[in-house]
Amino acid sequence: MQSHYRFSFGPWNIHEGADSFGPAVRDSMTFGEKLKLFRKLGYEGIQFHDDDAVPDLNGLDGAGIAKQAKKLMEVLDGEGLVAEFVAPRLWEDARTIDGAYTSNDPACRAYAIRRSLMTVDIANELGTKLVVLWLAREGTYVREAKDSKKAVDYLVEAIDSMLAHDPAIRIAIEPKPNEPVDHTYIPTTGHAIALGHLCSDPSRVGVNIESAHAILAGLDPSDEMGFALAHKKLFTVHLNDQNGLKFDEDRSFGSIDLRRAFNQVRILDKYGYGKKGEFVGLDIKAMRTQKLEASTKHLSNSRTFFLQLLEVVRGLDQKAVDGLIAERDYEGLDLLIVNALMGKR
Ligand code: XLS
Ligand code: MG
Repeated sequence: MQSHYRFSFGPWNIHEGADSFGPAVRDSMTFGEKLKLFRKLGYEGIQFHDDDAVPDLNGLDGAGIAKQAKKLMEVLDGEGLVAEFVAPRLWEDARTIDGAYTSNDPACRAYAIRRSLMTVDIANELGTKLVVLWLAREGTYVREAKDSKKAVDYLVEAIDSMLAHDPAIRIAIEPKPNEPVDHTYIPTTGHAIALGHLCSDPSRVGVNIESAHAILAGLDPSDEMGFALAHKKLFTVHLNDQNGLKFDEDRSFGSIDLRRAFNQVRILDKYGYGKKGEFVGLDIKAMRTQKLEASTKHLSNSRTFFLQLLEVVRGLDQKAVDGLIAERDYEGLDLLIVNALMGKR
């Protein structure tokens, strides 16, 4: 189907299959090998963590970082790829054990901000104005460990530093209610948007809605998207799927609950998502069982499911839908939608 959509994923979405209970089960692909796959799989955007783009950046100065990023930019140009965003990886360094921006240790908080400014610089070198903030460890395991009011002040301070560092940079907060911490401070879209309003330039702070994260918060991802669209805050999305309230599964988009996926495509398409250059981002993991040769099928599948659901969305008999809504016949509407999803008229 002809559409305006452009798709992106991150290099971490092609991985070796290690989990918390066992080691890698597949050989690694080099970054260069992964880059060669994007176009083949139907993707043109790359989502970067700062150190995917510039490995070992903590050991480099500004000039060193710029040099590496420029080199990468040439490679991307050569492959016909673009950077969608850069995200600071703020959950692996020893200084982020107790959180990054909300750590109780001022030296650790200062490191997190420094590192985020490096991310902004890398984004500029890679030709994108979007930074994603997944606030991984900004929360607690025990409630008394931190001050939840102060935590918000610290988050605002960090975001303001990035906004001041580059007057054109835009920040997409990626909310998630838990994991790796027990409770995070910015668990939902509403929290993220409200946080943006406390910042120095709210127009440049929006959200990245990940389907699985919304589901883990007990919410419907398409409603979260509608909320963000109404606020003009849907800067990007991380589509995937999730089988109930478990660990963050990052399953292929549409592979668990087709109707839930259909509704995400429906709301995005209805309100022209993507027409201002937003990407359809996927954040998905291959199942651990996949052999190396078949370990990128989750990426082609998710894109295919999106485009097939788009056909269903655009093929809906809107007159019939409107008629059923006018009659308040939601049982009839239920049948119409399920029939459409099953290819029946
Ligand atoms: C983890 C997050 C992460 C972000 C980017 O759950 O989804 O992958 O998308 O930092
Ligand atoms: Mg994500």
